Amino acid sequence: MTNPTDPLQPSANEGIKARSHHLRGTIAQEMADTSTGGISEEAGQLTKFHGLYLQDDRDQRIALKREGKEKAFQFMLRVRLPGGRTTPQQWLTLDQLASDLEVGSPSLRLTTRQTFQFHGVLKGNVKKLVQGMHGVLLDSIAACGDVNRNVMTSPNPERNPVLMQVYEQAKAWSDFALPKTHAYHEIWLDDELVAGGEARESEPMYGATYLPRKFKTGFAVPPSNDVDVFSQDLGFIAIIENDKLVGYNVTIGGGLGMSHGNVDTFPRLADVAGFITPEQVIPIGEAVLTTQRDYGDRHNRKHARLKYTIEDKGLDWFRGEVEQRSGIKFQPARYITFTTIEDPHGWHECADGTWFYGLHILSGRVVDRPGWPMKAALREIARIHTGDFRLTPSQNLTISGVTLEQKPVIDGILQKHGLDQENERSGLRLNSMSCVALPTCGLALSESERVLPGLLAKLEPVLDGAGLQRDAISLRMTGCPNGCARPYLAEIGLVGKAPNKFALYLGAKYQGTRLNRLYAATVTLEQAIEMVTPLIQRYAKERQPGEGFGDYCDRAVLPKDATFHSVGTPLAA
Ligand code: SRM
Ligand code: SF4
Repeated sequence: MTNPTDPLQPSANEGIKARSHHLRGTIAQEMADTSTGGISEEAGQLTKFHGLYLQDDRDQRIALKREGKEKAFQFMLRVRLPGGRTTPQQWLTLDQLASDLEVGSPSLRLTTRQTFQFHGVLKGNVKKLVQGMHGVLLDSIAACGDVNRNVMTSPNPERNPVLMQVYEQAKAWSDFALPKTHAYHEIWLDDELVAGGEARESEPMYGATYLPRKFKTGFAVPPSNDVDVFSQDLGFIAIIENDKLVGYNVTIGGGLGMSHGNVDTFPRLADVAGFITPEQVIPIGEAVLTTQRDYGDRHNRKHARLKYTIEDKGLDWFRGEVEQRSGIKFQPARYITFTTIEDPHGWHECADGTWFYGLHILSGRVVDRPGWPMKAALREIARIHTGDFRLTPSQNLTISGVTLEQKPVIDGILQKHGLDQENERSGLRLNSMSCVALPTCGLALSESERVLPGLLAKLEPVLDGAGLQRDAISLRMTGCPNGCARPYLAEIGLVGKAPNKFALYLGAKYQGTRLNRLYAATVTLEQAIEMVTPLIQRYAKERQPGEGFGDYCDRAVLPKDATFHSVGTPLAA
C-alpha cells in the first residue's frame, strides 16, 4: 500500500492518474453498475476531473448504518463557468435539471468560485444531467481535479470596456488551460469509445499525470478585490492607466487550505512576481503551471499546492524558472490599491448603456422556501430576460445586460417576490459567506451553511445596537479548515473543528490583503457570539476614521504575537 506521506513514493493519486488513460479509468463501467449507488475510490478520484464528486447524505448515515444498508450515495456536479457567465436559456435549463434530477429540495447552489453546483444527483441520473447541460453548451470538464479550475474574474465587465478586455483574457486562459483528453465526451456524451480504452490523444501541457494538485486562477480589477486574488495559485491584477489596460501584476502561490493541528499546512497569501503586458498572460500562465507541474510535490498531497513549492524553493527561484520557460522578463510590479471586496448591490448603469442588478443570495443557495421563492422568481426573470446572469465570487448574482425598457419589468418581479429586500440587509450579512458543509460535504467536521442564518440573526441586533448595521464587515464560515469560503481572509472567520466547535479568527483586512489570526482555538457558536459582541461594541466607540473591523482587531484586540498565517508579501495598500 502507498504511504501518503512517504517522501520516496508518489502519492496514490499519481498512480491513479497515470493508469487512467487520460482520465477514463473504469468510470464508464462503474457508472453503468446498478448494484450500488456508489463507485470505487479510484474511479471517484478520476470523476473529479469531470466535475463530479461521489458524496452521501450524511444526515442519513447513522440510521442507514444501523439498518445495515449502503450509504445514501449521491453525486455533486460542479459546472465549468469562467467568469461566472450564463445565459437565460442556460439558467432555465439548469433550473429544470435541478428540479428533475436532484433528490430533496431542488436548488441551484452558487459557489465561491462563480459557478453552479448540483447536489443529490443519483448515479442513474448523472448522464442525463451532463447531457442536459451539453444541450445548452455547458460542461463540467476540469471543474475539479488536479488541473486549472474555474477561472474567476470580475462579473460585470460592461461597467467599463477595460473590464471586458480582462474578461476576454480570463476566458482565453481558461480555454488554453483545459485538459485536451476526449474522455469526458466519451463517457458522458456517448461519443465513440477509443478502441481498447487506449488514449488516442495526448495532453501536451499536462502530461499523463496532470498537476500534483488543484490549481486556481483569478483576475482582479482594482479597486475591487472581489476575486480575493491573493488566495489564488495564480493571479492577474489588471493595471489600468488612462482608461487603458496596460498589463497585469502577476501573483503566485496563494492558497488557503490547512489541517487543524498540522503546522506544516497553512493558508498563504500570494507573492507578487512582477508586471507583464496583456499579450504575455498565456505564456506566463503556461510557464507558472508547467513549473508547478514539474516541481510540485507529488508525494504528499498535503504539501502539493503551488504555495508549498514557492515556500520550499523561494520566490526568486520560481520567478527565474518562469522567466526562462516563457522567455519573458517580469518588470517591476506597478502600484495598485484595493478598496473593496463587496459585490455591487441593486441597480447600476454600465458604460454601454445597459443596466445590471446585483442580488444578494445568502450562501449562494437558490431555492424556494415558504414566503421566499428565490428559485421561482429567478426562473420568471430568466423567461423574459434578454441579457445574461453573472455569478459573483461571493456567491451572489448579477442580472446583467438589462435594457432600460426591461428594467421596470425585472424590478417588478424582484419586488413582487420580495427579493429586493435581500439587498437591504445588514452590512455583515451582505459580506458573509459560508461553505456547503453538512449534509453533503464528506470532509465537513461541523455545520456551516445551515447555521449561518442563525448566527447572523444573533449578531445583527448587536450591530444595530452599536449603530453599525450598514457597515461592511466580512464574516465567513466553513465546516472544516479546507477554507472553501475563504474564511482566513475574513474580518470574522469561523472554521469548523467538530459538531458546534469552531476556531475563531479575527483581524483580516477587509480588502483581502492580510490574513486573519487565531483568536480562540475552540469555541461553540454561542461562545463565539459572546466573544465578538463586546469587540463590536468597542469597535463602534474606539475605531479611527475609516478603520475597518479587521484593522481595529489587528490594532487593538489581537496580541501582536498571536498566530500569524501570512508569509506572503502582497503589494497593495
Ligand atoms: Fe472547496 C474540497 C466545496 C471553494 C479549498 N470543496 C471541497 C469539496 C469538494 C469536498 C471534497 O473534497 O470532498 C467540497 C464539496 C462540498 C459540497 O458538498 O458541495 C468543496 N469549495 C467548495 C465550494 C462549493 C464551497 C461553496 O460553498 O461555495 C467552492 C466551489 C468552488 C468552485 O466552484 O470551484 C469551494 N475550496 C474552495 C476555495 C475557495 C476558492 O477557491 O476561492 C478553497 C480555498 C482556496 C484554496 O484552494 O486554497 C477551497 N476545497 C478546498 C480544499 C483544500 C485545498 C488545500 O489546498 O488544502 C479541499 C480539500 C482538498 O482539496 O483536499 C476542498
Ligand atoms: Fe467541505 Fe470543508 Fe469545504 Fe466546507 S470548507 S465545503 S466542510 S471541504
